[in-house]
Amino acid sequence: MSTAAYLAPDAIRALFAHALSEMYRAEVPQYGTLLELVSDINHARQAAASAQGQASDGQRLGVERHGAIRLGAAQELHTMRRLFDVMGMSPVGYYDLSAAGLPVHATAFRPVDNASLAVNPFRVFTSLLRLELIEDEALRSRAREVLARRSIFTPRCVALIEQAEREGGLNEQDAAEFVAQALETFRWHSEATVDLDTYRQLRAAHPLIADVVCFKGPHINHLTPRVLDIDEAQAEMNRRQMRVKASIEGPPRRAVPILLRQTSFLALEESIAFVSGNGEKAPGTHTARFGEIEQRGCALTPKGRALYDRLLAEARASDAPDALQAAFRAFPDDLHTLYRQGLIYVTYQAGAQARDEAPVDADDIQALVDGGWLEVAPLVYEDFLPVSAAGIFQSNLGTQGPGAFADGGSRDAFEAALGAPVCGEFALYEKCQADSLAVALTALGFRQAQGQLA
Ligand code: OOG
Ligand code: NI
Repeated sequence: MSTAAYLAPDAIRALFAHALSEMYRAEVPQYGTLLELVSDINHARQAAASAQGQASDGQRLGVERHGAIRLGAAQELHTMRRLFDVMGMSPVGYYDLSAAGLPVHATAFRPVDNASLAVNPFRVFTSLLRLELIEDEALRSRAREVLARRSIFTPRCVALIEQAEREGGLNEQDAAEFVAQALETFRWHSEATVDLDTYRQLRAAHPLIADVVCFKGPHINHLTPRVLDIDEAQAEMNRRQMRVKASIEGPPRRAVPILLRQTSFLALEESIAFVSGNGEKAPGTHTARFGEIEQRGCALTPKGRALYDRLLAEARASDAPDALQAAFRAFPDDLHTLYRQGLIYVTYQAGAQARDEAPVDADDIQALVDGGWLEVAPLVYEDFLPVSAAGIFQSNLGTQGPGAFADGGSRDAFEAALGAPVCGEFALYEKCQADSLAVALTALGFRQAQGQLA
């Protein structure tokens, strides 16, 4: 019998993110090095910011990271959605990676509201293999058959998911067990489920297919801490002689960072035992796990995102060495203009001005901002970028896109597998912005409903 004292989903997510990070640090020591260098840079930057009286996502930054997994079957994605739901993580966005020549589509599981994001913004980029894109029919059915034999969740994990759904939560003890059981799904296995020959054939079709099909579970393939200065992190990785990706994905360096900039160290070649039908083992290797660092900037409105996509396309069409910088000169780079032109989402805070001098009309947000009653700060981008994601995939798989698989994506099939629609990211940012405004107006003494001074 469980008691009514359920642990908050936010707390379960924090426990899980911590446990996963510890497991990955033990498995991939270079990840530990990344955590160290990121923490050093962040502490220096935060000290500098607070000396200037600026705020910087202090609390969440120390625990902030994202991971990525790749699933093989619709049923796996379906249960994964329910697993993440126990931790307060919802599927946000649909990413069609076929556009970049990769036989997968994806979503990001993450917390969605301001309070939950502040506790722990842990997110997992979760892709699903699209077996229908394998052309060779025999290979396709072999892959399907191999995947059908595995179950990536422990029976106890499934039982605890069902219990959480049935009873509305998990108490502390059950939550601890759930975290330990869920961790099993993300673990690395040094023994494959197939023989070396099958692995080689699948790898020839696409390295991603081999990575998904040939193992017992969807091993976490990277965990990414968030850094406040990615150029410095890139330089530091080079100083430490890590095998760093040549360029940083995303927008160029700017005064006001937007969206997401990412870099990684290249995947490790790891020893694997391949197992044939008669149980015989043959040694081989597999390359999947890597390390990544990211810097997050502000979330863009649809208008801002359209401008970003246009400028990025422009830069990619040019081979000038400074194409990215040149193209992005057309993107305003001060908070005031970005906000005025409706290019970014913001969070509102009650300003330092005395509330009794505020204009009586709480609907006139512009007047409240101009007068200093409300202050705006950029709202952090919580999602991913398909072009960057493709760059990260490719630099670690040794493949180049766009390639054979582009077919416009298959969102309906993805959502059918998921068993739910994915949330739209713009609506979520809209809501975060509106929620912060409501809190700020209340703090200023406005009663929300009437828009009147209290
Ligand atoms: C996921 C790559 C996407 C990111 O940060 O854009 C990603 C993968 O390699 O499975 O993690
Ligand atoms: Ni990543």
